[in-house]
Amino acid sequence: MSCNEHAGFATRQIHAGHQDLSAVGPLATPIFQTSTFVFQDTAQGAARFAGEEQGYIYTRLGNPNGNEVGAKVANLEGAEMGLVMGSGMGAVSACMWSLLKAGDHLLADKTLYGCTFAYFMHGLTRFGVEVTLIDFADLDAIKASLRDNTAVVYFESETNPDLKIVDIPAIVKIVKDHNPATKIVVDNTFATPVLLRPIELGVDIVLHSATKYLNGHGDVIAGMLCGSAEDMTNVLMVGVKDMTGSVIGPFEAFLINRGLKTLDIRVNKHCQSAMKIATFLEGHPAVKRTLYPGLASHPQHALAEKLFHGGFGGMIAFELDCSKDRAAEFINHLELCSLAVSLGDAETLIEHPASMTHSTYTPEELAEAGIGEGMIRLSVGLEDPEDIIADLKAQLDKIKK
Ligand code: LCS
Repeated sequence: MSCNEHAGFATRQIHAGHQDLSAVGPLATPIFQTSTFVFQDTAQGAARFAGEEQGYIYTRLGNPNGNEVGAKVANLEGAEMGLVMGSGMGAVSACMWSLLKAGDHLLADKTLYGCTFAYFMHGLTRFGVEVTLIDFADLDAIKASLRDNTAVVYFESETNPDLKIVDIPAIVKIVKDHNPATKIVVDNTFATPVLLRPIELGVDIVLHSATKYLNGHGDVIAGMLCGSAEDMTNVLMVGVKDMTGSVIGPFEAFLINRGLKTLDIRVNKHCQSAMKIATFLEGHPAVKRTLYPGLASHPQHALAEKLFHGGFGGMIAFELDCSKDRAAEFINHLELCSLAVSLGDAETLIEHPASMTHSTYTPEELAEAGIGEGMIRLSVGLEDPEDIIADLKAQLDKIKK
């Protein structure tokens, strides 16, 4: 039931982190629906609190279901330790509260998931953290923006919603040459460890909204962090335990573990379908612009080819050649694509970033971040791509009439 470190990705996504329950022998790890754990005696309780003995104490500090997910995703990302949390935002905030203090500087990409943007600009700044947002496609700007007090550099490996690919090896070199102690935190939600593994490229901490591809079934909210045992223990004991309490329930962790067993199969299918759908969109006269890293027309296509393994993800952004009202009509009349935020599910989801996921940005900030009013985001699901293309085509054809 266990696997060694040389096993392939698919073997590790099924077996890594599996606990020894040989006395009972279940194939699937049962749900440990318990808030607390019984100590044999006071000496054992004290030893566990002192960190002198390994073992469970209380589910906010760890639970077998959560620990299995943490160990598994850490294994897939090539990290020493992983933590699963109550949401992606719980992971972002638990990480930042652990790494930053008043007077520190955070340097981040200007294109971020809307709530990450709001937390940085309107949350952290209230507590004396200086925040600078710049375009992480501009390596000179990164070099020029690093300061003596830059404690954290933060970006999404593939940005939400405009699918920019960030040059991780180049940024690692610039940041670590400036100050090896500066932590580089990368949100790898869109790419997943199937396609991209930032820790192998020198990043310190990888973050996920596990709500998305890691779970993959649209029924759980969860977050993940992976990194060194030292960094993860710091996040657990400060950011999770004391500052956010962002804890996942055992049942949700069980579901994420179940989803993870098919991660590579699902991601590969998302990639194949997204390539077909992006190619279709790019060729349709009603579509003004299609952004998909697998298309030769994508601004960082060559970089995506260099960094990504075996595919370019399941997310597409596009703009229509029509008015705002006509674009809304297009979305409202789709039959198979569901109008919903989130992504990475079996169902294809479509949304309007400027008024939905990125409505935390002002119109000026949206323009600065390159998130156009006309941008539409598609999370390609696991349906037959021909059916999604037919659904899109039926409405796109009406625009040109
Ligand atoms: N990071 C990224 C890149 C995300 O896309 C999201 C959520 C989060 C972090 C936060 O994760 P959560 O707390 O929701 O688990 N993104 C969403 C989106 O694009 N649509 O709905 C949620």
